[in-house]
Amino acid sequence: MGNDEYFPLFETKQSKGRLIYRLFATSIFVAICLIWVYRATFIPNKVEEGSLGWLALFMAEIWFTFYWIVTQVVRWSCIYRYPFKDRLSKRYEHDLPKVDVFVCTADPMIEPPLLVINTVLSVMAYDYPSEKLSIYLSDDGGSILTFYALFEASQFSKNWLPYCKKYNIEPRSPAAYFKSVPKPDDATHSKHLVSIKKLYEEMKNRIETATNLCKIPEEVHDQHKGFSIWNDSYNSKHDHATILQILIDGRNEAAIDAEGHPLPTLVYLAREKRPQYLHNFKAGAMNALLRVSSEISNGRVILNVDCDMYSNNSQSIREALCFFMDEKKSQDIGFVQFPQMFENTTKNDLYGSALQVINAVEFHGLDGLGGPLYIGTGCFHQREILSGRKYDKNYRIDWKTQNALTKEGTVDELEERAKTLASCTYELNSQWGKEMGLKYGCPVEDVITGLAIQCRGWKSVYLNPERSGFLGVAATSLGDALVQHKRWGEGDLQIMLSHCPFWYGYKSITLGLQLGYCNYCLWAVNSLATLCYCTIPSLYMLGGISLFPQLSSIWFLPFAYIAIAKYTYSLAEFLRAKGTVLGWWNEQRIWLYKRTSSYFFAIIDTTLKVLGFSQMKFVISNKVTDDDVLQRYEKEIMEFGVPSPMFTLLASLALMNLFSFLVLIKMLLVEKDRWRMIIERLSLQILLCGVLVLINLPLFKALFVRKDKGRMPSSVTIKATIVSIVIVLYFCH
Ligand SMILES: *[C@@H]1O[C@H](CO)[C@@H](O)[C@H](O)[C@H]1NC(C)=O
Ligand SMILES: CC(=O)N[C@H]1CO[C@H](CO)[C@@H](O)[C@@H]1O
Repeated sequence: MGNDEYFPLFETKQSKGRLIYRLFATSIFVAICLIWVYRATFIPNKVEEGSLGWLALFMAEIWFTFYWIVTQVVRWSCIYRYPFKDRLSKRYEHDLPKVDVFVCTADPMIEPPLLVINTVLSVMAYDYPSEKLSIYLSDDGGSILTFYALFEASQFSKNWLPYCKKYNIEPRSPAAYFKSVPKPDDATHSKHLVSIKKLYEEMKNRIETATNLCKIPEEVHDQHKGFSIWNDSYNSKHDHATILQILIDGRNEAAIDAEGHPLPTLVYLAREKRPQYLHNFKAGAMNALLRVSSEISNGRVILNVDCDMYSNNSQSIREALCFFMDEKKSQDIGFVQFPQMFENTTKNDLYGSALQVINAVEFHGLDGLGGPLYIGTGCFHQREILSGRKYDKNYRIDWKTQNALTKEGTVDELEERAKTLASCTYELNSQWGKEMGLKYGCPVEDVITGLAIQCRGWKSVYLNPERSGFLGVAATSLGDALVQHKRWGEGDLQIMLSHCPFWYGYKSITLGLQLGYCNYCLWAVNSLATLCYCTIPSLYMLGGISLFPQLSSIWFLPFAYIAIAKYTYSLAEFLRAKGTVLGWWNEQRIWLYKRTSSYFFAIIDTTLKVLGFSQMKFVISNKVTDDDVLQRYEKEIMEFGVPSPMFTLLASLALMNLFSFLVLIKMLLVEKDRWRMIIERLSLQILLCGVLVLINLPLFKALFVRKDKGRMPSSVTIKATIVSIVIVLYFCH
């Protein structure tokens, strides 16, 4: 580097084709205005002519317009980030900051210990100086099985880390690596591969046996002092003292791998739980980790990953640091968020779990407005900022002086000191959960914390590299996908109610970002308008009442233009985000299902909560699946299987549209002389109803055709059939 020449550590590029996009969006806006004019001018006078339905649709359209504007905001100015990690190495290789990695798990049955330690091993194997890397596993399940697995992992890492570094392999989660590794050309590597794979398989068997038996092998009790805690002072997962074990102490010279290189620090934490104290779910776990790690390693930078989200790129830490350590442009960057990508999505992504459009478009748009949301995994924070520091333009972090401090004391002393920080009472009367650390009281603690950080003046960065940094496990059944979205929809709606971005972020984040947040905070509210749109037009069609312009009317044009333009654009956007056409069609279906079930129930539950009838729950996403469920998932057959009110609602809506469509066909066949007129008057309603029938084909199959275990349970079929027949008969007159 020349004396006064400055090479930035990252660059930011704007998306191409903005102007064209903006013109296109404007044309849609004009069409929307015409629809408003049409709705306002032609309101029917009488109920028999459909005035109520008309008003409902008008209101739905007003809502859609507002939400459409919100979705335009995140497409208006997308930006893309590119880090230069070679420059980082050149300038800072000897001054790299300490990094603490937080992995959170909550239940060994839902999140199997083997999955958890694969994530742990993948982050231990980062291409980063081991003495500056510490890994913390927070186990809210307080399970000896998880602790045992982590103990096994600490042993295995002594062979695994040198192997990763010697052959520079990727990905560094053993399970993912062994699944895809090609046969090496080199004979020593081949031999090494065979032996390391054998070690892994043996460990895997031990862990899986222990998990299945719910009991760890007798002989390991003597191998680590930690195991005795479960015998001595442990009542249940809801009632136990803090369990804190430093499995590998990176300060210790004996902490070396099989080839004599240092190992990263590895810590197990199950914070204290007592029935009389609220534990605040994942946010509580993260805050305990923040304090405990400050006593042990006190890394400046924190990476937070979910236990199912392994690192797919050993360079990710270095990439993220480029955004924190640039001398000129990093001053106001609070966190760096990677997209949430999934390992086990199928080709056409039946449940839309890949979140392709959010990852490939919307978050880039948010980045242009001041920064993406914090989504709770795959995110790099600066400790001080996460802990509550406000932005101050005169404050500069001096990265070079940060590493001097090493904690004094033996491991036992360190454990004793750190333990008290994870007790139930530590947070009483403190700012933890309010101004410090992650915020409490919201099912999406991550999003609300990210918003708070941005409101303290910090920006965030969205880093979406070609090769994914982190890969997680996607929902493999419809029920799981819907429940997950219900939690998101509900949490985001709560943010809207308690920390509405418009007033909470007033003057501290841009209006654009405030609107950007609404994309997610208003997910749930969308359900009402969507429910109107997929019931009213079809039902009014039965009585021959027209709610849209006739085919020959000039007013037909704006409707047609919006439908065609919007869907063409959405298809193009989806294909650009590396989706398939069938995947797009599936995405439309899941979009409908989320809005008509997950978000609808989210609204109901939120209302009950506001009125004081129910309390916050936190549903952990399922990460284990039966074999036959998995087989159907891989064949992209929709999974129902268990009764659920959401399925009943979805099936009723689908059947209602099916029966309406059948009645229409009968009408057309019987009234031979009038069919032209019916089509002319009801064309858009017929089209809408037809599309709703088509998109529900997999659901009809599950109701009436399939015989496998994943079909719709008959109780749901019966209820939904009765409900829909009654409603359709009512509207036939
Ligand atoms: C994960 O990393 C591997 C290289 O190890 C790469 O080939 C693959 O494309 C990555 N996966 C994703 C989804 O980016
Ligand atoms: C938890 C889960 O369902 N994992 C599956 C992800 O997909 C791969 C292959 O498609 C399976 O082998 C995993 O079991």
